[in-house]
Amino acid sequence: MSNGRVLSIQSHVVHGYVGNKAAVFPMQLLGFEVDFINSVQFSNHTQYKCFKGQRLNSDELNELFEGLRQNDLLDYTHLLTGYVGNPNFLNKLGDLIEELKKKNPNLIYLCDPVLGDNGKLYVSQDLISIYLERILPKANIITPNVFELEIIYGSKIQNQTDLINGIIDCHKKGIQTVIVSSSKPFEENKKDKLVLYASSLSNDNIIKIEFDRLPGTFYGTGDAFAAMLFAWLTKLNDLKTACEHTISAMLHILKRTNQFRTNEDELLEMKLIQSKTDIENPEIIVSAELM
Ligand code: PLP
Ligand code: PXL
Repeated sequence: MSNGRVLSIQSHVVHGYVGNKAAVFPMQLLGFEVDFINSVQFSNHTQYKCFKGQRLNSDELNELFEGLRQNDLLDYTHLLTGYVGNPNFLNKLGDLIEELKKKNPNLIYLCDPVLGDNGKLYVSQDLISIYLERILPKANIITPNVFELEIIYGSKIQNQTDLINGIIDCHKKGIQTVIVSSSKPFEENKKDKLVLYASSLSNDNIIKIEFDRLPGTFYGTGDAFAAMLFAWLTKLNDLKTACEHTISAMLHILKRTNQFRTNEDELLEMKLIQSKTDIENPEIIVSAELM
């Protein structure tokens, strides 16, 4: 079965599971033909004691596209982008998205606008205007966290009403589907929970899913989340059930990962391969509320 041809432009790590290493396997398991461009090749993710490796520059990205272009291989149905650290690279990506959309006007683009988290930018300030002016207006689906939504919205988000207004602002900017995957609950007594909010211009209701926050710090969860969501949205064509499948699979993966934990502070890679059957056919353990 084929659900389409996706191009995924993200990080590669030799060891571990972030970026393309977290996204490609789940999309392949769920039936996508996946072409992937590695925007960096690092030994491991950047939260280890050290990392070594190379970054792809915008000319090198363009050169890979030139090969695909000359062989007439740019007929993608889906595009997925994650972390980009460099303004020139992001600008070139803007050109290439335009080209892909010209080649296939029905191309579906999921942009994970990775800018930072918990009030802290982890990319250069220069990326923000490029995202706002060139990239986000071309996206069909975005998966910001609350901090990233604040940057897009241009206003602080302090309660659920603010968050919903931020989502509506994205729709006003032409973005069809917005998923905020792991907001802290705005209620005081729910510190052990996380909340997903999802909204699509074609649905009347905003979807809300409350789920358990698992102990431990994980890396690559956002990347695996966006990839699985993209696949389930394509297979099910329904935002509510796609979100339930994706959150359920994520919880199965992280619970399994924690079974390997020997202490709270241990830096663990997600146990993605061991979770193959949960990714393919997740037991649904959360249920969405329509707001
Ligand atoms: N998604 C799910 C389903 C989780 O359970 C958790 C943590 O428990 C996370 C994501 C972590 O979220 P993030 O990596 O966006 O902080
Ligand atoms: O999205 C996670 C991620 C992606 N790419 C690289 C990273 C990380 C997380 O640390 O280091 C290179």
